[in-house]
Amino acid sequence: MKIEQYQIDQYNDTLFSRHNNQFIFLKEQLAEQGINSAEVLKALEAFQVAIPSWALGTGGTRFGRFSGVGEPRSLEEKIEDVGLLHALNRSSGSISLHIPWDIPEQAASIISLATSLDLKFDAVNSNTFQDQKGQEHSYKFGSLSHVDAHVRKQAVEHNIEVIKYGKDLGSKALSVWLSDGSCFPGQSNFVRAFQNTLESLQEIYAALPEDWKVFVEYKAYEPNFYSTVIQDWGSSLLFCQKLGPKADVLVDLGHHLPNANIEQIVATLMMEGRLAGFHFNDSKYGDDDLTVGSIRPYMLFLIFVELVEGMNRAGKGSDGYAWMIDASHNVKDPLEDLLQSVEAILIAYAQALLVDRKKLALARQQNDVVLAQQILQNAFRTDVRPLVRESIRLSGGALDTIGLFRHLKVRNELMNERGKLTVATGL
Ligand code: LRH
Ligand code: MN
Ligand code: MN
Repeated sequence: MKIEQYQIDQYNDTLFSRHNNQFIFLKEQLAEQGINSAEVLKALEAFQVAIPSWALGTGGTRFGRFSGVGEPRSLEEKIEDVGLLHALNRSSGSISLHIPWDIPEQAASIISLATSLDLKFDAVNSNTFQDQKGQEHSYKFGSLSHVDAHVRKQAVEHNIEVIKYGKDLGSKALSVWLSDGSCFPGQSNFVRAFQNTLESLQEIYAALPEDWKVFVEYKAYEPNFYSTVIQDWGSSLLFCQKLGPKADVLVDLGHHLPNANIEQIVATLMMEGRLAGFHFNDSKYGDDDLTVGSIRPYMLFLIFVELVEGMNRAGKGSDGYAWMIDASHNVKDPLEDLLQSVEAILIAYAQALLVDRKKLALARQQNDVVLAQQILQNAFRTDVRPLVRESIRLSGGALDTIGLFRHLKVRNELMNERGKLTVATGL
């Protein structure tokens, strides 16, 4: 199944007049506030969010999994799914692979398929949190931090193999998330575990190609419930500082303890030039991996306020960071859910671009707390959806991405092609 440009254009024709009225109205309102919509549109068009290969099928919890239909059965079909998303929104131009859930053995044909769909390969992810068939040593008690040097070596070698796969595909980064930690007090020596992990990461770092980066992802807890070796941004930053300039911190929104001020973490990491990028999702309780923006849209906006400030300060565009969705879908169609997530990201980004930074700086200087809050909330409460739609339309995407997905009965088509009882590989 492929979505053709003429199908998008025909669909857009039916929505254009209504959309255009809304867009022109918003543009005029913004102009009154001194905001140039053309600049916002340019920034939105440039923003690309990677899709993880493991989010294309129905997820599940430890209590069960309720399969969807027509899920991708192979890496090729996962790439085709991301191609569908990108055709619809023109903002999902890359895929992130997880090894060994994905084994890109035929790199040349995988690359040509991705290129035909205008897709690139984002960071490759290693997996030392599960045992694989035929594996010599178990990761039950850790991987890069393990007390046994043989286990550490196996985990290091796996990461180096992942880099090789990524190199063949044109990826430029390795993402490392470790579940290493302990479940009970007394089980682990914190310092020993840190040092073992550092030594292992140093070996992986030494194997990075010249133009590569390693992203160090932290997570407060789960699957270990007493301690985690890389539990927070501070630990992650410490590892990165010790490793060197090719290592940066990866923030996953679901990986914090309740009420953490993530926007402040982002500001600090950007101040240090050590923010690698994001795994976007949303949550109410823990690492819920829900649709981006579905629970705490204001927090997402506040994070983008800091991201925009950090990018401006660093003189970098959004392509200087790795943006990815790391969500799981239990009850929604995964592709529709991903379309919602990308839209939520673009909305938060657009709102953050509307913030009057000069006025905000002045209000802060004068300790005008009320005005500072008003400036932020004025941007947050602006309905920027016509701007987001216009940016997608200008890039060749659909004015209503989920509307067209449903109009073309994409899931039905995929079911006819792939069958009813499909189980996507991965999580
Ligand atoms: C861990 C995590 C990490 C993994 C992915 C599958 O919770 O966020 O990024 O690679 O989930
Ligand atoms: Mn993640
Ligand atoms: Mn996670």
